[in-house]
Amino acid sequence: MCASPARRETGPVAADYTIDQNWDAYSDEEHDRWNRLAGRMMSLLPGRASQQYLAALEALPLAGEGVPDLGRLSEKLAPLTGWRVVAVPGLVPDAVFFDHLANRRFPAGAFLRTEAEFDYIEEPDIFHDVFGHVPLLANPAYAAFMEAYGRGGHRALEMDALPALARLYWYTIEFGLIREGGDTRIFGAGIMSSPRETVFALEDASPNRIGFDLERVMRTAYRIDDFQQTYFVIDSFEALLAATEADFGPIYERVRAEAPLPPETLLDTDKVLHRGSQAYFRAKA
Ligand code: HBI
Ligand code: FE
Repeated sequence: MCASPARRETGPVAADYTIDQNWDAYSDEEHDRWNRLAGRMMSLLPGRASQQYLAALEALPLAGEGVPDLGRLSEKLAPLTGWRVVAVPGLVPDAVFFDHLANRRFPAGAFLRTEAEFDYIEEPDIFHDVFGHVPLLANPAYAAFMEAYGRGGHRALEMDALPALARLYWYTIEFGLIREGGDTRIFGAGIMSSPRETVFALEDASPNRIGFDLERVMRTAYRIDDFQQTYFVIDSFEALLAATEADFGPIYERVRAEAPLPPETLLDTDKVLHRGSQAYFRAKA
């Protein structure tokens, strides 16, 4: 199974790690694979995904038209919130990543997973980055939060506090849940691009579901190789954005002074929406 041309050769990589997406190089097979990946998610997301995510997905050309052309996608997105999507070869250095976000440029890996990686891929590919992360950049509060995250990233690097900030990213941007209309919905990109975790995160009795609290999230370790043992639930994107107005300095100092909380921890100060059985993880142990 050969990787897509975009993954095989990227052409010149600029100082900010951007490349030409080379949209013409995607094969029919890759356009078809994108449509199957997107179609599978669209059979699960109505009723489970944030309404704001679904509304944004409608407004952008993403679901059934093959691998998106990032230039065309940016022309649609920029008028809404000023965000553009730029092609990169894959994961880029933290400082480069933060600089893009602070300037409302979302760096998307240009390669599409192979058929063998259909159900799981280690490194974010264009499906995870664009189908998972991009739609909510059309939401003004979320768009402002992502820019604030980029600005905060630079400061966290200076203060050597990246692990704490990475937990905020992980438990919101990647695996966050949100209260909408009396229900709990998904918004994190890591869930949004995963059919099994879409169901697990909302409906399985195993994981904890806890009301979002910035410092609690920054204290909590996470797993990168399996479903989450705890999901945090925000009240709104506006509330998430408001949380970033706090001075993270003192929080970083307190978080740095203690060992991180294990992912399955429940504290009596937590706003517990669901006390997980952790059955999924016990069965795997
Ligand atoms: N680079 N392209 C890309 N995408 C990411 O999500 C990404 C990255 N570099 C660093 C990074 N994420 C994380 O380490 C930071 O959020 C902490
Ligand atoms: Fe991601």
